[in-house]
Amino acid sequence: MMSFQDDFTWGVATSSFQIEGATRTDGRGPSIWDTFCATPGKVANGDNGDIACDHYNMFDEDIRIMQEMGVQSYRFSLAWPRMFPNGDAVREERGFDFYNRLIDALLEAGIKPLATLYHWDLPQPLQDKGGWANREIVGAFKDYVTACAEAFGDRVIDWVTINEPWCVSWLGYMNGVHAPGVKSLDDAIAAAHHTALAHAEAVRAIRAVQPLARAGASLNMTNYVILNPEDAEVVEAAALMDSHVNRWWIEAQLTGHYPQNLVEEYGERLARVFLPGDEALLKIDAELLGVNYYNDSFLASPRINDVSLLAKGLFPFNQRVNDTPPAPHTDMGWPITPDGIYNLLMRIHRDYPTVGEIAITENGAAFDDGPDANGIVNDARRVEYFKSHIYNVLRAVSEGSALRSYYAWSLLDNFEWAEGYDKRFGLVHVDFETLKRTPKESAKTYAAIIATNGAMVAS
Ligand code: GCO
Repeated sequence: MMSFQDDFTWGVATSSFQIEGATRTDGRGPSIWDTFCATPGKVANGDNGDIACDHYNMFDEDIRIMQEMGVQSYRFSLAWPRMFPNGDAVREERGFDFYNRLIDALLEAGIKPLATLYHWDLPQPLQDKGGWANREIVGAFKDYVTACAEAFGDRVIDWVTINEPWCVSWLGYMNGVHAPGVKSLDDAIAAAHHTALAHAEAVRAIRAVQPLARAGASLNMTNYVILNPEDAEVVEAAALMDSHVNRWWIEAQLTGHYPQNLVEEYGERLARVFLPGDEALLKIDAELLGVNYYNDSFLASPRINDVSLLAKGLFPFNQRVNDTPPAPHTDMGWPITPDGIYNLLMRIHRDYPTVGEIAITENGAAFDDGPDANGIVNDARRVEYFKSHIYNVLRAVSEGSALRSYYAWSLLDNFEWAEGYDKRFGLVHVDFETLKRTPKESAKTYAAIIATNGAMVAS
């Protein structure tokens, strides 16, 4: 009979810009996402984070909802521009006060905080100096992290350094579909390196303040499934994408080196920013590894061999996920592949046995179910998504995975970045007109999973 460890931790996850609102309250400075939202055409419906779920003012109610679900840990993110509006050393104490109140309320409710230090809301003044493409960001991030560890490290023991550095680097500086909306291969490669350096520096900074702390990055990971393995180009593309998304940050922290196929692919563009001594700076024995899993990725189209793309500073092997097998998809158009979370966890167990304790820091699905005439949100597809994925998490735990916590994405329907509020990932429905919260059927299912420590899905 498969079972989770008695001390397995069940949580929910959110992020500051996606739920807090109050973007101009108590001295908060502008972030790159405020700027991005204000740029016409960047975000669906012209949506922005000004109100979001108003978590800034309603977090007590949200904590009560978590308590009723039996949630044991809450993964939230700290907004850098609330505490350092200019991204420099000038503090805004009201920002620190907010997070002190949030953390204290969580502890009062018996809910363990898991604080993400960076979930994409970079202070705009830092972007004005190049942002993650400017190596100075590493020192700025270290100073910010040190201040957070000093302020909250007596109550926050577990930390996520950077959420999805792949998205930060490649969606923000290459594809331009996320803030700051830059389209530069040079900047994206520099950001991919500087986020890896910043992650390692952050772990050292936290440890210097709170020796008992545990920290890790949250990486968006996937399995690349090759649909036509007879095509050598697709096999090579899958290996490049695997290095690009899955291996880069893990192997940087474990070895101080990036995957060789990308070192060759990026050539001079990487050599320019990889300075002597960086191997040692990249290496860190982080106690945690956060894994954000949503779905597998399927490669069939041949690699785009158009070297002119490189010349234009475009991404040389931007594959299309176009031949996914006939499977149900979520509202994001992502295929639903529950066995993939098992396969990924076992791949990590096999390839990276020394990577430390693993946390699923995000897993969830977007479906637009809303309240029916009786106010019930019967999100049966999300119920099935969570049961099938948690069953596969249980399989991996039973077969030796170092996974010890699972955070459902997300507690609340929220601002889904460039998709705005159209895509609903919440266990709790939010009416964005009235801000009324309504726990969905999936919240009740997740509560039952927590109450049985996962046994409910084992059958
Ligand atoms: C991410 C981010 C979340 C998203 C969620 C759904 O993984 O992209 O961490 O902020 O909202 O994953 O896309």
